[in-house]
Formats: sequence, structure tokens, C-alpha cells
Amino acid sequence: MSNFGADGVRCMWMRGGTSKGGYFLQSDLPQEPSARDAFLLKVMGSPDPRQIDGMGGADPLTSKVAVIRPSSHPGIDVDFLFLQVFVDEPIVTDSQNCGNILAGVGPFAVERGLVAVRDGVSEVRVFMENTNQVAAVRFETPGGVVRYAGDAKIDGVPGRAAPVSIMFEDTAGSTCGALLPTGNTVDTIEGVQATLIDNGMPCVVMCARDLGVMGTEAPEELEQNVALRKKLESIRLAAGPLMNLGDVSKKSVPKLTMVSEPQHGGTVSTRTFIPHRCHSSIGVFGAVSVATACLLPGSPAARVAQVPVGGSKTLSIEHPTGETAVVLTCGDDGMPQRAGMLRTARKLFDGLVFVE
Ligand code: NQM
Repeated sequence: MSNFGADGVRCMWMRGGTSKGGYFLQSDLPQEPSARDAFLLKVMGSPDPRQIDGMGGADPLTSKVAVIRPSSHPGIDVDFLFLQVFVDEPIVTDSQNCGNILAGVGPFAVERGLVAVRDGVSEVRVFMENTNQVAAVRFETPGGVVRYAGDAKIDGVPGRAAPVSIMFEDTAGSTCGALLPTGNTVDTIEGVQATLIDNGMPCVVMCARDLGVMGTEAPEELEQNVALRKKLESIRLAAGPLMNLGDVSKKSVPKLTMVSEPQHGGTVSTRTFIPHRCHSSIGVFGAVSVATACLLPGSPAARVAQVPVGGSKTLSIEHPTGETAVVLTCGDDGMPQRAGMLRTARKLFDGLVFVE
């Protein structure tokens, strides 16, 4: 297995939402996880801060992998396993899901002939193996061919592309077993009030000002703040076991979101560490989880958020490059039962990737 990939392995490179990565058929990869991960580290060029000897873009958002196979679950089209390949450490983790990379899964499944396609709009139902949950991904397929060009705009991506709409049900407790794994709306860690929440992504949501920052700084400025990063990492390491995630020193969860008052008429302003680099926008499940935190009376997020009223509402999660709109349908208890989001995706490259 050591020279697996020397003759090239079939792979499609796609932008999914505000992320980018390699999409593989599960049958094209080594079946044994450690051999698969060793191969993927070589594909990306990790560990190396520049990923110069691989396809990765020297950023966690461009060092991502989707592994897809036909599903054996009733009513589901494909199974999707998301793998985060660390940039500068030899780590490949399945400890998190990724709603951005998910946006490319439906189009990829059509491109590879895994699902029946319609003339017009197709829907692919995806079982997300990282969290054992289901998403429905809808996208345009005029004449039975995926259309990538279009007029939809998402912040964090220049230009416009065809819309990909994603619907989630039952994302609460995806990885932590419960929406609020400690049972509390507010926990205090290292003197900082935080909501430990998982509505699709384990997140620690705190007020930026409680960490001594405004929460509107540029990501680069926050990344250069060594004291802040140290504080965030020690909060994260303490939060991991409290969130049923165990030792998170080698995991990419929980994420750390610092919230402040909205600056542009939205619901809340955010800066998110994922967990060691500051996101240039915010993740999909990250945005759903932070939006949900805004609904919890007494939480740090609720203190600064401007939440729209009504059972079905759009929460605009402001981030460094604009906003991500999360549509939440809430039940009688005021908690979200469904979440929806607009993304776009683009096929960038289809071919063979070589590792020797
Ligand atoms: O939260 C980055 C991204 C993500 C994850 C991260 C994501 C999500 O922007 O669903 O999309 O938080 O690691 O792709």
C-alpha cells in the first residue's frame, strides 16, 4: 500500500461554498483508514505550512476531502464522509462535518453517475457519516447535466454561480449527543461565560468583549494576538471533555466563536477560530449553531444579537467577508427544527492525482 497513488487516483477538485477540496469515490481510496489518511496527507502536501508538495492551499478551508459512496440507507442517495487534513500537522480527522464541502456532494454524485438525475432541478439526499445525520441538497440540472454557472451570490466567494440549497433536519447534538451537552445555556470557563452548543457543529460561543477584543477586527489581527489565541486554546481544551468530545488537542472541534453586536443590520457579528486559524467567513454548521445560540435567553450571544421574531426566520450571521443567512424553522419551544442555507459550488478540475 506504500506506493498507493503512484499511478494516479481519480479525484475531482471542487469549491463547495467558501471551502475547496478533493472529492473522491470511496471505492477509489484505500479501504483501511490509516492507509487512506497517509495517502490524503500526501495528496494535500501535509504537514507543511505551505503545502508546497501537494494540492492543499495552505489553509484549513482549502485542505478538505469528501469521500462519497452510494448509500445503503433507505431513502438516501449517497453517504458522505468529510475529512479535514491539517495543514502543518500530520493529522487527518473525521471529528467534524463540513456544510460547505457538502454543497459539492450532490453535483459530484451526479457527475460520477451515482444518482438518477432530473431534467431541471435534482435533489440528492445525503447521509453525513461524521454525524449520522441527513441533508437534502438541491441544484440545477437542466437537460440532466449539472449547471454550475448562475446568478447566486454568497459572501466570501467572488462572482456568482448556480444556487445550491441545503436543508438540514435534526442537527441538534450532531457530535456532542445534545444541543447543550452540559445541560446549561451558560458555562463559565477560565472566567469567560460561554455557551457550549452543537446544532451541527460543536461550538463555544462567547462575547468578544469578555475576551478583551471588539469582535470586529480583521482575522489577521486576531491571529496575531498571541494572548488571545492562547486563551482561546485553553478554553477549547477545557470545553472538549465538557462537550463529550474527550481530549480535543488533535481534533478540529470545538470551534470558537466570538460574538458582538451586528454591524451591518444583521443578527450578530462573529469571528470564528476553526480552531487555530480565524475563519475568513463562518462554516455552514458553525453558522447554524451560532444562530441557535442567539435564540437562547440569557446566553452571551442573546445579549448582543438582534433576533427576528416569528416561527420561521432568517438570521443573518455577520462575518469578516459579509454575512451568511441561516433560515430556521422553530417549534413551539422556540428551538430550531429545521435549518436551510444557500450555497454555491463549482467543478474546478477532474482527473488523476499523483502522490509519488
Ligand atoms: O461548519 C470550516 C467551512 C468549515 C466548516 C470549519 C463548515 C461547517 O467553512 O459546516 O462548513 O469550521 O472548519 O467549510
